Amino acid sequence: MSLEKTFAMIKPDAVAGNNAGKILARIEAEGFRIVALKKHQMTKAEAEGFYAEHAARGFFPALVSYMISGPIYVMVLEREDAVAHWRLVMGATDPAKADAGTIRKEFGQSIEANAAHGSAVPADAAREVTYFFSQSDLI
Ligand code: IDP
Ligand code: MG
Repeated sequence: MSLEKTFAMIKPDAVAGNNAGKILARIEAEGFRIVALKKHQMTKAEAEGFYAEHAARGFFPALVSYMISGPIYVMVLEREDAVAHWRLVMGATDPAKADAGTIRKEFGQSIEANAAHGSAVPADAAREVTYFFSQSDLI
């Protein structure tokens, strides 16, 4: 098996709720190596670009407002099967439907304010990493 990278975020609700440290501890406990990490405040244009695939959805304006409502942590994580494994650890988009023990079940507030983001597939991971990090940030 070979190492893979994924892109992850700790979203504004989890940062505001002082849950970022607990989520980072879980990331390490799951065997991810934190390749890059920074606290970041997204602009409206950045949030719109990041979630461009959802631009036509009814929830898009609220999602963008929420994502710029406070700082987030953006990071690059490395592990075997990193993309799929981080999605598994996060749980379903809607915390109410997420399995027990997942990040979204434990820390999510709603289907919108759901504590964490993870790339859906490796091609998304590559794009999302370069959205926030340059090659020299990946250590
Ligand atoms: P994902 O984050 O699990 O990949 P997506 O469907 O890609 O889920 O949606 C991106 C983000 O948009 C979600 O994490 C959540 O914050 C928000 N979102 C998704 N569906 C809804 C909805 O039905 N209402 C409000 N917000 C939503
Ligand atoms: Mg998604």
